[in-house]
Amino acid sequence: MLKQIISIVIIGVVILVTIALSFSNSFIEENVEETDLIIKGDVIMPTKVSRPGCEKNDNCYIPSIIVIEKGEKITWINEDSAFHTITSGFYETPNDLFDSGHLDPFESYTLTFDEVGTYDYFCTLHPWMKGQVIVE
Ligand SMILES: [Cu+2]
Repeated sequence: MLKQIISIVIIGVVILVTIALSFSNSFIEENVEETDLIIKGDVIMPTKVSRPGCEKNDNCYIPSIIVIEKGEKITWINEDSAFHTITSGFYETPNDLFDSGHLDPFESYTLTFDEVGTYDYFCTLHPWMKGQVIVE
C-alpha cells in the first residue's frame, strides 16, 4: 500500500514538472516572437539611452539617420525601459510637424512621409537624443 502511494506521488510530480516545463517553453517562444516584432521596426530606441552617452556614437536612435523614399513609412520602437518621444525639430526649436507623445516601453510609433525633405527629430525627455529622416 505504501509503495503504491509513493509511486502515485512520484508519477504526480513527474506530470507536474512536465506541465511546468511545457509552460516555460511556450513562454520562451512568446519572447522570441516579441523580438521578431522589434527587429521589424525601422528605428529603435535602445536600452539606456535615457542617460547621456549615446550621442557620442550617434546611437540614441538606431539608425540615427534613415533614408526613405517619398510615401514610405517609418516605425519607431521603444526598446528601452523609459519613456521616449519622436518629436520634430530640435530641442530648442521644435517645429510641430510631428510628435509621438510619450512612448511606453515596447510601444511603437509609425509615420508616413509624403514630402521630400530632411526631417530632424529629438526626444523631449532626453535632449541628447537626436535623429534624422531623409525623404528622397
Ligand atoms: Cu528619450
